[in-house]
Amino acid sequence: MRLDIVSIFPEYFAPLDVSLIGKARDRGTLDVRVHQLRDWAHDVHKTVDDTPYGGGPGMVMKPEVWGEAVDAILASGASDGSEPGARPRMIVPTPSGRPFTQELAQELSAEPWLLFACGRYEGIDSRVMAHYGERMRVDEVSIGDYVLAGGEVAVLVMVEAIGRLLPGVLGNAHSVVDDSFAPGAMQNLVEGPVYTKPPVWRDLEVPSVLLSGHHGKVARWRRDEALRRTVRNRPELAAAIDPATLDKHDRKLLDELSFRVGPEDMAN
Ligand code: 6GU
Repeated sequence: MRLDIVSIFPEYFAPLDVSLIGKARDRGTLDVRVHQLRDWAHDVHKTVDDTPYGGGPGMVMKPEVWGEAVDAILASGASDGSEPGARPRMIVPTPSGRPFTQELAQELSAEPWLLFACGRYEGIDSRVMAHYGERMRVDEVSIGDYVLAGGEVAVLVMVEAIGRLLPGVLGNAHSVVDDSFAPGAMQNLVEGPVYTKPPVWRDLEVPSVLLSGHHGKVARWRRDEALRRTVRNRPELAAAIDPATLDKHDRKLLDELSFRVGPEDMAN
């Protein structure tokens, strides 16, 4: 997979040299190219922003600079051995975008080429997304309901979530299918707690069922813990559990937690 990232702070992407993503780059699974947006600014000050039409606070990123940057990256596709006329899918990180979810990460991990356009300030002139939206798939994407100073950290998050889904990037092929939020994983349940040796640490014991070697009991205990943690930390996920996926034991546990699943208006 080829990834182009355009930013006025390319230094933000140094972490992509390390760990899983760094190794994937070394192996050639990932071809990451980080670009300095200011390389396409022509005035002496390398200006990339201007005041917003209609007034208001902050600055907006200028369309001309973005246009030159993206055109140059598109043109480079013609010389990199990719299919003639190949276009990347463009991702614009912004708090006003569609939510970045595990499902979107899966979808993007199947793309041959992604282009991330990092805005700073109040964002990029909207005509940039309109223009390229007529030439390729463009998605504005948010990583959560809080506001970052720019899209760089959001792109790091997305690249890590996408990159670990690429074939051969994770050592253990099983770890992806067990993920919380993976399609077909325990739907609507987050994962429970995990333990390793030693069996006692600072007077705290590992739950004895995990040492029992009884796979059925271990599986049941893990599901109980996942249900408890989902109710506690993610009540909105727990409320959306399909009652048909709950067994008698699950229903008893949720009852003990005084938690009701399913449509609210179906009281009793
Ligand atoms: Cl993608 N960008 C910025 N600047 N803030 C965010 C975000 C993105 N997602 C959540 N907050």
